Amino acid sequence: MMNLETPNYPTMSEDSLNWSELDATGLRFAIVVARFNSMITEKLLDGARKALVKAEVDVFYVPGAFELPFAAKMLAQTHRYHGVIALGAVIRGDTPHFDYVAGEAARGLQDVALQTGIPVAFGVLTTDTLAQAEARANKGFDAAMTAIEMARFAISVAN
Ligand code: INI
Repeated sequence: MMNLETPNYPTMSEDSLNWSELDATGLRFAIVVARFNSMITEKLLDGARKALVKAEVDVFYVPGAFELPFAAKMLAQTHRYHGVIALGAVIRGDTPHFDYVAGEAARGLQDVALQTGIPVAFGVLTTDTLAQAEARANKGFDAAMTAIEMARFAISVAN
């Protein structure tokens, strides 16, 4: 029988009681926000802030999603933060840039986490259309919850 209490990653949302139990008290996070498609990325930031009301949060901006890994790495290397949350919106539209920007953002952000040992949450939407991005603009909350969980994981393994 399906256990409805089990956190369900693909559909986790702001309403999820399981995820709201994750406590960010005492944790510090850096959020890096891409300004490209800012009508979406500002919504992602709003959601991330809601998840992190109990945490200390510093917010930084970069031009686009392609720049997120560089900023995330600099922030992770300071060791001031328990985690970094990268927020961006890469929309295919009719730009040939899409695959390069989306691919490099994903690869680069994972590299930062693996190289530095600081969790990096991938809050980058990659969609075909603006409408799809708007429909997913609440995913900043999920990315922040993931960062909290991975920060707690890293702390528990280290201690
Ligand atoms: N940056 C984004 O964050 N989203 C996009 O959809 C996008 N597109 O489509 O081009 C985008 N391009 C800019 C890129 O991230 C860099 O800022 C730019 O190439 C300069 O390095």
